[in-house]
Amino acid sequence: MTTGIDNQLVEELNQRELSSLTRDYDNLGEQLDRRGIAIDDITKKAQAFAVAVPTWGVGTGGTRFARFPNRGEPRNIYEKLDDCSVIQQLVRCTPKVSPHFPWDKVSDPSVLKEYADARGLGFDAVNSNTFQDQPSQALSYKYGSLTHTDQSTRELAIAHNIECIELGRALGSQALTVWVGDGSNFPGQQHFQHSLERYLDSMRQIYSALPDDWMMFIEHKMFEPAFYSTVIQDWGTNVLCAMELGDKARSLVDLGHHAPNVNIEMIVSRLIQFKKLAGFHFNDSKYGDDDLDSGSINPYQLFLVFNELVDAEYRAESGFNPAYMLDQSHNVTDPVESLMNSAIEVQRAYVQALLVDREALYAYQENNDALMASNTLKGAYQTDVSALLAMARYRSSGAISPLNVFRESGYREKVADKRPSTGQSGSGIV
Ligand SMILES: [Mn+2]
Repeated sequence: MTTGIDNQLVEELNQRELSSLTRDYDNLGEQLDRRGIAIDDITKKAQAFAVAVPTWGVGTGGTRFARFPNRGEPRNIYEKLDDCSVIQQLVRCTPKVSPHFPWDKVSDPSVLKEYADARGLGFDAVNSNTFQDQPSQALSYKYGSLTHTDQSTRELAIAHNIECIELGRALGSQALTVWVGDGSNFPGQQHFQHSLERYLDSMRQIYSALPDDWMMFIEHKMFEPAFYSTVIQDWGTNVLCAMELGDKARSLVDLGHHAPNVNIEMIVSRLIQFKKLAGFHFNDSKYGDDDLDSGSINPYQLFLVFNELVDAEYRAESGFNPAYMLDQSHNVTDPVESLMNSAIEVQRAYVQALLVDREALYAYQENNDALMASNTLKGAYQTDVSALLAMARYRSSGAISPLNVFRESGYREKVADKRPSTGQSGSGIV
């Protein structure tokens, strides 16, 4: 590897913490043992857990007001992969990256694949972009893309999605995520049914271009950029479209794309039941689609989502294979630090959900013992699994304390010298 952090530094800093970590881990092991849980089994599951990093996440995000770029931002897909490889080197639960086209488009995808291979990274779902116009684009998406009233504009958006599939194939990806910003700002501006009919017609053409082993992930979002109506506005419209399109089409849950106070874990359960759960875009929010760091605002909600996922795993639900990805905007932090922290928070929610005594919970549910059912979930959620997560990283040759190693390494300062600011944004907010 030509970039990244010196493994010797990782090992040196790990050795400083290993004896205290071992004591904490053994102590947690004793606690779990009393609950009939073998800690090493859970640690192995933590080591096998993976959440993908979006390429746009390693650039500094912004708002519609301003963007305040960090030093040493990645300027192209290769530098983004360098940053993603550092995240994976230290946390060991982010082996795949999710590219976004045309932002990450290169003339020869095989070169890009080799570059990723050399850094131990694979490619997750590819994301299409028909929510903004590209320079020299012949037709505008101002009034919509896959749902535009103009057929030629729809065809342009369809062709872009099919090109994304082709690029993804060359990279070893197996899924296309489609999010459209199409919608309206005024009552009466758009015919609700006709725009959805046009969407389905466009999506059928993209669907027919999917290779046999590919999936299509449909992402809904309640509002923004359109502020009166959005064509794929909620999970109901999403799953109806996925059912219309066929088995390869599933519904993706971005945690920030719902109305406030919606019971997202219940939506997850419904999608699992009808074999329509594509996966997740993890982030957190306080008011809307805030794209804040996972677990930073409402970690209990994240846990409750994973409670449903682990329940499906426990019941060996057939066809259950959701894709996990972070989708955040890092406006005031170093994106590498935020992504490491967030990946660990998502992994933490998964591990805590593994600690739920499911048979006890089912019995409390059968007997309508609401308090004990709730306490069963709380007991798992309130278990501090930090030592287990650190041990999982250590056993996978990662860092016991990733943030500490990242800061000690001076990585950001080093890349800042090599990456003078271009003034352009390499990031997106989706
Ligand atoms: Mn998203």
